[in-house]
Amino acid sequence: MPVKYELLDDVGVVTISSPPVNALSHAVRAGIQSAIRQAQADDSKAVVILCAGRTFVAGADIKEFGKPPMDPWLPELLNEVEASSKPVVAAIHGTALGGGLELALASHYRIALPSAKVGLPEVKLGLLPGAGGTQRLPRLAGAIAALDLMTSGVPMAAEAAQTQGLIDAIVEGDLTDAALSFAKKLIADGAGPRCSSELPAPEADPSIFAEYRRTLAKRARGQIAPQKIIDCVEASTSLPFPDGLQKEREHFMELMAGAQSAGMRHVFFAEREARKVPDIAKDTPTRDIKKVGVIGAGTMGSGIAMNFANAGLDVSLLEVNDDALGRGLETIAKNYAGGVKRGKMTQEQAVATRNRIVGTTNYEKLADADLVVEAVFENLSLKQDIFERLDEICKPGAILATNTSYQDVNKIAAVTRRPEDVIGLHFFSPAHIMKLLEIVRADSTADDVLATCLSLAKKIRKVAVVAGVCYGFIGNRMLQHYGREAQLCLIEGSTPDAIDTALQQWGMAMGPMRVFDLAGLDVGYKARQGLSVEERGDPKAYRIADALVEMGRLGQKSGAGFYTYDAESRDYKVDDESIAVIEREAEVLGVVRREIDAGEIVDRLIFALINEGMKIVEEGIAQRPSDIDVVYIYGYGFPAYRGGPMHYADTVGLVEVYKRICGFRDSLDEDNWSPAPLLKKLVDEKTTLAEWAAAR
Ligand code: 3H9
Repeated sequence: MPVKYELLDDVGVVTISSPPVNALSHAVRAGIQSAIRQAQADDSKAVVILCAGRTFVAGADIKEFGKPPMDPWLPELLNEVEASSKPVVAAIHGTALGGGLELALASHYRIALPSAKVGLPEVKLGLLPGAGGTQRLPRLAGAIAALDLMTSGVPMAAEAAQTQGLIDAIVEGDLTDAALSFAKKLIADGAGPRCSSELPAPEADPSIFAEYRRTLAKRARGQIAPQKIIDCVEASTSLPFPDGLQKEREHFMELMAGAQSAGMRHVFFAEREARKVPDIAKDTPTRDIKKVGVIGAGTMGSGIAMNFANAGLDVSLLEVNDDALGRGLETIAKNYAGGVKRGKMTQEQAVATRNRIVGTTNYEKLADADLVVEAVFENLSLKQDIFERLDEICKPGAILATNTSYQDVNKIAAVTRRPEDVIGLHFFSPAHIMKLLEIVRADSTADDVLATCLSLAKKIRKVAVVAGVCYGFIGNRMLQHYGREAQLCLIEGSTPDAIDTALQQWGMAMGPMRVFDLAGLDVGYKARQGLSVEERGDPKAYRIADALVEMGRLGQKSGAGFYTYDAESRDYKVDDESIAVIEREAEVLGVVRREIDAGEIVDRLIFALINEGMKIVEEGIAQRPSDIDVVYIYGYGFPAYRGGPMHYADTVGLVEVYKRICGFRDSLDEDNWSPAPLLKKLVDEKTTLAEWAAAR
């Protein structure tokens, strides 16, 4: 039984025990209902609700969403808890999230351990708190605090929650003992139930709602849930509690049935699924990682070093000379100073963390590292030289990782006498901020090396996805096709701004032309210099970028690329000169430019991603389609509310995707648009990608 009820003296104790996170599954809801009913009938004078295991209730059971609802429904159950004739105390440890916090808000008193956190993260699932949270929280904490907690979805620490009026007492020591003492004191004081629903409606200046709507329309562009949360909080200021609850329910049901929440719930599970590697047992031993070496103190290496230092590991950062090392350490110092300015850490924390990174120009300093990450520029033979050297220097059992974005990790591993210790750890720039880590499993990578890197990813707060070896792995291999279509749309008749606007309105965090400018147009230019004419492919797909580089327009770093940039603010501006270059290059290549509408631009870029994603899944480069979704959401600014490219393909319908791809093949380019065999197969079999993945 996931819920136990016992009478301890005159306190009824409800203990929820449903690992791993005490989610409010049907059995848990039924158990709480039965316990609360028992408490109404027995000799208890107060009731305590607490949880076994690592956390208080972390929310509704997301696995039940989308399935037929089963009584008791959470909102009704919580009304019943609140209607208890005996005071109910929620005793919180770990994280009280979503429906878990709503359970606590429906209780009459709340106590918490100092380490506890409370939050309403439903917005991250495309939802709003649907069990009274949007109505009880503003009555307890005020409209603004409620809006902030619910629209950000970010949990707050117990102390802050107490300041906001959510927690009555922070208690030390054993939580059960503290909860019993708290309940006994209530009994002794004759304190009865105290319903948050009966508090007066919160007062709020009506203009704040318009302001939140405007801000969130920008910050959470395209998302419906944050706007609905504002509607509900606004309702809490003017409607009686039952009417507000009714409004909350209507909005919750609408969001639950919508595509955005389906996409975001998919991402929640996809992120957790991505950590699982079918042929690596859960209990595979991991290697101890305490000291890390990072080779290369450029933007990437410096960012990578910060990740490890932030997680409490000692880092040796190696560069070839003092100048380059000095620049890297300066960037790191600046980044930490920025963190202090933004209130992310105290000055003392920043200094202590920064001091964990020690610069060196001496390879011998890496001899005792448990992990070395090479982050020098993309050149295979340079990387091979470094790995030969590491093989000489590093202690046995050290993990040797390359941060390559494209190179063949097998060829890098092959120059060492320990290919089993070699792996790819592909970070995304800026590496101390971007959440994604592609872990590239080479042919000889040992199981425990992979298991160690997966667990290390969690420690450094990255979302990890395992990829096989191929040019560009998952993310960059797909990006080539997306980028190609962006460039082709440009030369065929569009403009940088029209392309970026189309993709941004569709939901991408940044349009592809601004991404090209940000990454630097010279990067692709240099890479193409090393290729033969055949390998470079269709000149229509890179002529404009090359022409811009040859004019010294390298992107944001040189003040101009597809756009021009303000030196101070880095704001971008549409630029006639780049439009002239586009028109000139089109003429040289004999392309007759035409009007391309936003729909065609979006379909070409997104379907190019999907088609390549299908090939990547079929080849086994990605373990499952949802891993690709995780890569695109956490590494490339794909909108989470569309669930990632592969989930989006299912949303559109594979038949439609196939039809459009074949249409592009026939009207645009046969080579670029050959439909992935897996796509054709699933269309023939009338199945979805999700069904196909689940059946494997
Ligand atoms: C809600 O409450 C709606 C209500 O307002 C209204 C309803 C009417 N359900 O993340 P982890 C699983 S919406 C089902 O690796 P951590 C998870 O899949 C909900 N399963 O652990 C994983 O399974 P597996 C609002 C859940 O320590 C395992 O637990 N609440 C749920 O890194 C471990 O998870 C949220 O959005 C769930 N609610 O982090 C909170 N939660 O091992 C969502 C987790 O098979 N949860 N699982 O892969 C979290 O944020 C984190 O899981 C938490 C623990 C911080 C709790």
